Amino acid sequence: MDTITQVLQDSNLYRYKGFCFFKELMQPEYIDSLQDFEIREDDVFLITYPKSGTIWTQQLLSLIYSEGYRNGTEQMDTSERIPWIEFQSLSKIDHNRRPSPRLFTSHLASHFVPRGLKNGKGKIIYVMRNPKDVIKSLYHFEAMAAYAETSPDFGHFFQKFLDGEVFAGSWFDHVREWYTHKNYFNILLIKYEDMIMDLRSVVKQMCTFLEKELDDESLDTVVKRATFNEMKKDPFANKENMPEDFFDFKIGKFMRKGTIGDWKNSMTVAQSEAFDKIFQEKMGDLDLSFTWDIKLESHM
Ligand code: PPS
Repeated sequence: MDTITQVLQDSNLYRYKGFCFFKELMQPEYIDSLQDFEIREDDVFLITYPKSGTIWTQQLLSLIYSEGYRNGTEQMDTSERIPWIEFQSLSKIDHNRRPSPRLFTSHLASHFVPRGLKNGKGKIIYVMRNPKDVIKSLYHFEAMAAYAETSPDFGHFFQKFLDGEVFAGSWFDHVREWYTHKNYFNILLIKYEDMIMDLRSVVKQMCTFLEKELDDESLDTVVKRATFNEMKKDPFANKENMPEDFFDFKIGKFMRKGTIGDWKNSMTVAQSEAFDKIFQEKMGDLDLSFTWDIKLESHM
């Protein structure tokens, strides 16, 4: 087995094969065993770097696949409908006994996912978000999640993020690896910002990829029930059903701001410029751009 190392700036995490895992929630043996997890043709995996639109896309998938939920008649936690594959201690679901089509969620890097997916079997939706907003969102999340180590201030967290010493490791590595390996998978790449700017078009794109035909009325309902304001009212979307003491809701809500450009309220000009330079160095060779601000709609 590859070496397991301590993450210097966060005692709750360990590093394994270039990725940072929560010590208490994830075991390397289990993560390795996922390589052999048998994939079915109609499996769908939602994969994200943390804070990039996971719960939002879970909600969309849930609404696309489940008409009862679309009418609000069925209350069910999205993480039961679209369970995580890597958090084996959080869910006791036996995936092999689940009826098809199975929907999964994961934050894993591409080198950890079941090898069956690498042969184009099953479908993957990979959602990306501009990393400055990911930093801001993750900074708040870290403060409210009991199992994460809270940074004393934004500057400290900013450095931790740049060093890849946060859960899931380096954002740059995650996005680069998925992006450059996209041809090995049957994958649809989506950007959080496109969902903000035109959710209906993104849902249509998803439906085409998933081969799910929705009529206009159903499409409208899906879009309406996945807006930030609708989801903000939903205790499941806010993870209020998680085990007690998992999150401190006095500190904040999971459904926090749901926008583009909130990083500007925390990042100094110097931090932003330093980030731009690193972004250019690490990602500049990729044909990949992000929307950093909703008003200016500037692209990088
Ligand atoms: S996690 O912990 O990795 O699963 O978090 P994730 O769900 O990926 O990201 C949480 C952020 O997504 C925002 N969110 C939304 N934005 C717009 N519209 C909708 N419907 C929506 N649902 C979730 C959520 O508010 C978090 O972003 P921030 O910036 O913190 O508000």
